[in-house]
Amino acid sequence: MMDDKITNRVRQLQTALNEHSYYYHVLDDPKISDAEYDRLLHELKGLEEKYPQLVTQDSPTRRIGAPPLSAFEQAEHAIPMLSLDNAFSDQDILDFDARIRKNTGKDAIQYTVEPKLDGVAVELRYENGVLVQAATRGDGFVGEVITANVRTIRSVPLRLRTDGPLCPDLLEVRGEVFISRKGFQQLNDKRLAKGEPLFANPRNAAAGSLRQLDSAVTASRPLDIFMYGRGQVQGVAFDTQSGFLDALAAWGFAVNPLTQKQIAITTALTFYRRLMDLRPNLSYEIDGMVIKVDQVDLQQALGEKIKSPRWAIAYKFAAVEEVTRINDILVQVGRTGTLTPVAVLEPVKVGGVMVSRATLHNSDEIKKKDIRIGDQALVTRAGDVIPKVVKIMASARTGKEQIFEMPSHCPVCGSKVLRLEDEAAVKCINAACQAQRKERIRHFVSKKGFDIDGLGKKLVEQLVDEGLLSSFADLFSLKKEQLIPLDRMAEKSAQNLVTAIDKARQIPLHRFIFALGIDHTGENAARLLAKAFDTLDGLMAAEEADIEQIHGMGTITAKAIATFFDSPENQAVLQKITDSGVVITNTLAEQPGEKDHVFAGKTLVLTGTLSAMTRSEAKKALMDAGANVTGSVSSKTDFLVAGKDAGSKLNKARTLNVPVLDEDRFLEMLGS
Ligand code: D41
Repeated sequence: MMDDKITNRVRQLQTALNEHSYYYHVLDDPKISDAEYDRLLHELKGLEEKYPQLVTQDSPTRRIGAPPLSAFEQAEHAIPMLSLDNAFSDQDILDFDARIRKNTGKDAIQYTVEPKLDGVAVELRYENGVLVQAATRGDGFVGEVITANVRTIRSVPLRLRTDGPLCPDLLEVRGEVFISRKGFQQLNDKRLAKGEPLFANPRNAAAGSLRQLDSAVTASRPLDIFMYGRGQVQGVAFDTQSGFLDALAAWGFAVNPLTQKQIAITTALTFYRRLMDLRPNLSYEIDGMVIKVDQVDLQQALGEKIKSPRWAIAYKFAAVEEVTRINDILVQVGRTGTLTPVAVLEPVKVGGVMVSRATLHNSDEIKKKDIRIGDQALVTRAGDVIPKVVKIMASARTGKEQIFEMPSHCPVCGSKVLRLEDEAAVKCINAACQAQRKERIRHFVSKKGFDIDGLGKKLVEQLVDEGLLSSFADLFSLKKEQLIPLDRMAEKSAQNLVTAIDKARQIPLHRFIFALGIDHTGENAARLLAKAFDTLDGLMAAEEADIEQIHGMGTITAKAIATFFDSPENQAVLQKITDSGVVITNTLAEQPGEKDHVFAGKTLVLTGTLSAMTRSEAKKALMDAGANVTGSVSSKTDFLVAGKDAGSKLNKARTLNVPVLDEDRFLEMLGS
């Protein structure tokens, strides 16, 4: 028994669910809750089971539940999937442009550039607007048919949207399947828990996930896709690559939002640098930028070589990964007593910088990655952050590698270490430990604290080792005569240091609080305290409950602060500091009317590029206005300030309904 009503309901559910998939997975802008989506999908599944004749190829139920294959079929690409030539320098790119200008006889060429994703290239075939086949690139001529697996990718449209250009009879679209960094992390965490082998990187995880004979396995993997190229197309023509990408977006495909359309070659080079800056903050891995001649008639005139088109090139980022030997594992003791294992590496150049140390974070990390002394390790350096060991090269093991054990006693002061419950960190809790003392003093004199010129790591160590500096207060009674006899010190350098210390005697309250290095108390918290309590005495007199009441202050931080000022030892040091002529002023409380600033007490996140100021200038201005500035968008964020080319944070803010300020609006509010 079948009536029109049921047919209509099934068609309505199919359309609505595909539509909601698009809002959620392509636009990052869901219109209904996950629960509501599941409810609709459940209803559709029920109806399709009862009336199988209503199942269509593009029904959202087809994303899951295809029977497992025993092998992949092969499919020849109607038009070979070429690869890309690589460029490694600006000169290579300028040569590429010169070649193209010469071969086309044009003075200037317009390019469209896309980030180069490090994933798996695939081709999707749509007949009359419906996805009928997906295949891997294979050797470029013949690939494997992975249609059921690709259907599980939620950002792949099962049917083209109709608000785009007229639906072509045939459309082959090419793109890159990838897994986000976070998805990769979660996938490997799950595999670790189940004792399964880990994927080495997101690219391998994406490739492995696409190569499953059972698409239920693929469906459980967080695959995503960006489209960038065309194969065979009938029923529609494109004049430009940028126009093609616009059409793809209108048909419901995900196109990389960082794509730059119709730009000059010099602009492309500038964008390459910008992409390098953005790279560490992207939610997925990229390994360069692809530059394509925008005009299709010029592409055709240029033609192709055997393996790659003459009209496109990949400008790869320099490798920031190298393999080297872990010669030893040392343990460093930080300011708060945390023991951090550090790999001593056979020195190696990574992305142009010599690297001889890499942090191993903690003993759990070492266990998880099974890092041993003597291992060959893959080391990365992302931007200017501390080098990391990505993984060890298990196949290079000789059997002579040594397992590292975290020491039971502090390597510096010898006192027994403690592993706190629920924390990965092992701590030396001896406050008199020389290592902690050195780190505390370094923090005290650092740029954001007392900012004492010329008092670097080496000199702090020397002063502590010589017994001249055992607490913060000692710093202000140092005499030139005590310094002169030290190694690498002379009359002049000793005098300079004394002068620098003298100059630092006057300090704003928030910097003074930061300098103390109280647990969990960074710049933000220090500023909040300075604002709330006005003077050091006011702060010292505050109860934990008073501190906790400050907007933006966490309970753990409040507790740490109260505990710090409760300690008689700390009180004595503070007394000595103020007795030695340190003058603490509150520059934050002095600004009139500031408490009423629209951003006071608000939490903001900055993203993208501002034209009127740098991000750190904006941060400073906001903090002066009494705002908190954090790095990631959450439900606690009051505003997202979105400059040019804002990326994933903007999407997140929209998802969470966090108000977004563009630069003009931001400056207006900041000035008011
Ligand atoms: O993001 C990529 N990995 C990417 C790969 C991209 N953005 N554009 C590409 N364009 C092409 C041409 C110009 C040949 C259509 C590509 C690739 N090819 C490609 N990926 C793997 C092999 C070739």
